[in-house]
Amino acid sequence: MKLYYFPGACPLATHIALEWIGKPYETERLTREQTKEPAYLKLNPAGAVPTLVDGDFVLTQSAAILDYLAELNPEANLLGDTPRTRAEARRWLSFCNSDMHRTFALVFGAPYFSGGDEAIGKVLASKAVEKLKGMFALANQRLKGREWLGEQRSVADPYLFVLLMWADAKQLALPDMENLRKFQQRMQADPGVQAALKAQGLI
Ligand SMILES: N[C@@H](CCC(=O)N[C@@H](CS)C(=O)NCC(=O)O)C(=O)O
Repeated sequence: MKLYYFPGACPLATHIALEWIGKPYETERLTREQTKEPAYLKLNPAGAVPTLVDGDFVLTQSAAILDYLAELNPEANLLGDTPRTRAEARRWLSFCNSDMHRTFALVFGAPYFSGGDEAIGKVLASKAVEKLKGMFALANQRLKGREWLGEQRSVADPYLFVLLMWADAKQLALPDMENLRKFQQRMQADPGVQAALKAQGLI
């Protein structure tokens, strides 16, 4: 089992899940440029990370990878054992991977999406930040009185952790989001999270 990644990007969620599962795995660190090279494009034609290679099975897309790993390792209990708990985990994974991640792409990629027009880029990024703050508020509300996004710890939680790292990197002000900050601290103290951060050179 091998995970292709670049540091601090969305594959960190999978990296944490692999640590939580606790079985042997390998990683290969890439540069953004390497993800556009023919050898890698054969694995992931989108030229993006993550890619997971499990024997002859090559899987892309974080949500599918996280779901696959959870299904493959039921003893790690990273989805839940009833249709409802699994649906909750997948609901929040979708929220993080689709709604939130895509909106972050507008912040990180504002120069690209605005065609290099600085003024348009600024409006685009600030609108995306506004939208993100609303989505972080929803996650904060969800975490009121609970430790995890789903009914139990799941593959959605490492994704939210990565998004919070991006929020901090982009200095997104998230005032009065105590539940989110407590969640972030709990995750930061987790040995699996620490191991993945360390392996990626982030701590
Ligand atoms: N929907 C994809 C998105 C993957 C994605 O956007 N990955 C980013 C890193 S977080 C990437 O590799 N971008 C390539 C690039 O920026 O050139 C997934 O969930 O795996």
